Order: sequence, then structure tokens, then C-alpha cells
Amino acid sequence: MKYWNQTYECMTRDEMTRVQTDRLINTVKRIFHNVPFYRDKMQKAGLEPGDIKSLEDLKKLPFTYKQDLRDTYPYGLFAVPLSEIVRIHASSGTTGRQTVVGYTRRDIDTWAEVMARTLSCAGATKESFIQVAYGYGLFTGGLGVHYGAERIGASVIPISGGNTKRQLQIMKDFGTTILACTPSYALYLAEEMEEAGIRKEDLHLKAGVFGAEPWSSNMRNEIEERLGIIAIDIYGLSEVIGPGVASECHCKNGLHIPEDHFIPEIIDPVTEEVLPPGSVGELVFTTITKEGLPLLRYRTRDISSLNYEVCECGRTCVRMSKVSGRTDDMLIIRGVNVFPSQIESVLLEIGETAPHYLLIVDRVDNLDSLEVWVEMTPSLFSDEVKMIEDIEKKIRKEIEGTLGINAKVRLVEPKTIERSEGKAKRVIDRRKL
Ligand code: DLL
Repeated sequence: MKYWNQTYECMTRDEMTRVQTDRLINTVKRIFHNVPFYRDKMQKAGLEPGDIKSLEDLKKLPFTYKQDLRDTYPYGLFAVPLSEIVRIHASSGTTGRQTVVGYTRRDIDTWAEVMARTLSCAGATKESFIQVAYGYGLFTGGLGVHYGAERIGASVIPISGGNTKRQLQIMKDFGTTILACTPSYALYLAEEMEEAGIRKEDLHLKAGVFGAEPWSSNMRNEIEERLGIIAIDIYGLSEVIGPGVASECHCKNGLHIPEDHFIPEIIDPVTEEVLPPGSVGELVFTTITKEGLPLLRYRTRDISSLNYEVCECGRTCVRMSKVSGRTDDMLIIRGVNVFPSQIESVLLEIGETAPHYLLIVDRVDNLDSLEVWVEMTPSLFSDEVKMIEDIEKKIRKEIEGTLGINAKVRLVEPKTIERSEGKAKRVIDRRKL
């Protein structure tokens, strides 16, 4: 089966515009009446729902920022009574003000639909065995792929992340044909596979759906070569729905966006002006079918561009280019979104070190590593080694508790970390993507 939903994936531009316009008008009405936050924002901008009559009017609407979700934590932007919410996910961090997202039953259905399209792009059918090695839990990766795979009728192997030896055993014994995980984990699996003496010919793998973090075409070539598969880039973010927001097809020339659910725009992140097709800028999404957490013009901070030409695969829906970076300082370490400021808060809260730190991110054996350097205060420096080790341990535990990632913590001598006269350089990212 080539397409999952040919009607929507191959619509003419005129038909798509009609669908989007109707859905946008309805969404704006619903949001205005149900979400006080948006009502205020629209009223401040002098807007009534009736002012939104066409796609041209989209640019009049206010933007939504990640900070808005944090400020209204946990449920302030939900547009339905909480009794209608059947699932909650959250992005990164295990405590504090993370971004919380909620789905109604219909949202879960929509998510399965867009994920079925994504997996079909990679060639998935009822006959496929899909090994879901994205994490299950509050992260959207595992369950997002899971529901899409079930919708297609494929056989789902819900193994979740980690336990590499077992992943390989299962991949071989269960006859996995499609692997779903982050691209860095795919490379790690390839490496461990070679180490274990498993040849790619021993497996049944045909394709992989890799995303949740940026990756380069070099990395793609390496994964394809070592696993003997076609590697498809899939994109998404929890706020918009999770995975399923965009996916490459076999042409590997841009990621198709299910525009009947999400309207993309590219803006200049500084002037906030909408840019014409083909321009590189910040990707912004408006959801037009979501019920639980509909979002107007959500600022993703991801850098991309849009291409409206019909793809060789026959799909007419717009393609976004591979994400080339971010407009903020968010890092993605082993699939977890990390802001340097979150680590800074941990350090300040513990308060036993100097306020100078440096994060060193690297990729060792295809796995991301994070090292946190923190300067000791002069008095701590003269203390016993045991004391210093205890503080390192405490910081490591706290980072793990707050962000859910393992970091190596090193207390360094006072004045080791270079001071800067302008913006402090807090991060050294040595990963060559
Ligand atoms: O990472 C959803 C997802 C799960 C996508 C599984 C694909 C596969 P969040 O944790 O909210 O959601 O992180 C969203 O991850 O704004 C991008 O910066 C980054 N990202 C996601 N996919 C890609 C990709 C999931 N294919 C943030 N290429 C986004 C580059 C990606 N960056």
C-alpha cells in the first residue's frame, strides 16, 4: 500500500485550502470560547473569532510560546473539561514546570491516523513487524508510534528504549522489519550488532523511522549502510501532537506534513514576519483538528523551510526541509530536551559551588554524553576529596531526578572555566552530526 489516506495526502491545493479554512475557523471559535488565555490574547490584539475568515487571516492571530504552556502549567491551555481528557504526556524533565499535553479520545484517533501516514511513508503494511524502541511513558515517541502501527494492522513489538542486547535478539528472532528509535540509538544498535557478530543479512529489517533529534545525511548514510535499510526522518513535538507532524517518504526529499491537521508557517524569528515558501526560518504550527490542546501559531524554535511542489511520490501536501537547528539554546541529549538553564537551577539550588559552569556534550560510541563542569568555591577547594566527591554525587543525583538524564559531574578548580565579557558560553557541543 503506497498511501495511507490518499484523499488527504494527494488533494489539490484548492481542496486543501478549503479543508484548512473550515477547520481553522472552527478551531479559532472553539479556542476563543473555551480558553481564557487565548480569549485575552485575541481581545488584546483587537480580534474577534469572526475576523478569521480565510488562511490569509492566520497571520493576524497571536503566537503561542513554550513559556505560555509553562505559565499555565499544568492544564491552563486545555480547551475541554478535564473529564474529556483520556491521555496526558509531558516533554522532558521529571519535576518542575514541564510542558504538559492532553488528548481527547478523538485526539488519540487523529494521532493514530497521522502516525499511520508516517509509517506508510516508510513502507509499513499489515505484514510489517514494527519494533518500537522509542521510550514509552510521558515521552510521546513510544506510544505515538505504537498506536499508528496498530492502526495499520502491523505487528507491534513494544520493547521501549534501552537493553541493547535484548533489542538485537528480538530483532533477529521476531523478524522485525521496521525499527523505530532515535537515529543515535540506531547507530548504537548497528555497532553492538557488529560486535555481537550479527550480520545485517541475518535480520529482516527493511526500514527505520528515526527522529526526535537532529541528524545529518552522513549519519543517514551510515545507518542505511550498516543496517541495510532505508532510513526515514520523522519529525514531531509533544505540543503539536508528538511524532506524526511530518515524515519523509521514500524520495527522502523533505518531510510531508499532514496539512489537514496542522498548518505550518515559516517566520523570521526576530521580526516575526511570515516568509514566502522556500525561505529558511522558524517553523510555526497551528493545529486545526485537535480538541484537548489546540494551539494557535505555536513557535517550535526549529529551523526549516517549506516546499509546496508536488513530490515525486505523488503526495501533494507540503514538505518541510530537515530541521537544521534551533533558534534557542535547547539541547537534545539522548532524546531528552535539556535547557542549560534547567541545569543552572539545579546548581543554584544546591548552592555549594561557584556559579560558573560549563556543559560538555559529546557522542561516544554513538551515544550522547553530558559532562557538567562546575567550579568549586575557594573554601571548598581546600576541603577534603571526600567532601568534593559527595557534592559531585549530589549534583549528579539532582540532575538525574530533575531531567531524567545521567551526567558526569566534575568539580573543577576555581577560575578554570573561561569568563566571557559578553554572553557566557555555557555549552560545548562536540557531537558531529
Ligand atoms: O521528540 C516527538 C518525536 C518522537 C518525534 C519520536 C519523532 C520521533 P519532544 O520531546 O516534544 O517531541 O521534542 C520536540 O525535538 O521541537 C525538535 O527540536 C526535535 N525533533 C523532533 N524530531 C526531530 C527530527 C518529540 N526529525 C523537539 N529532526 C522538536 C530534528 C527533531 N529535530
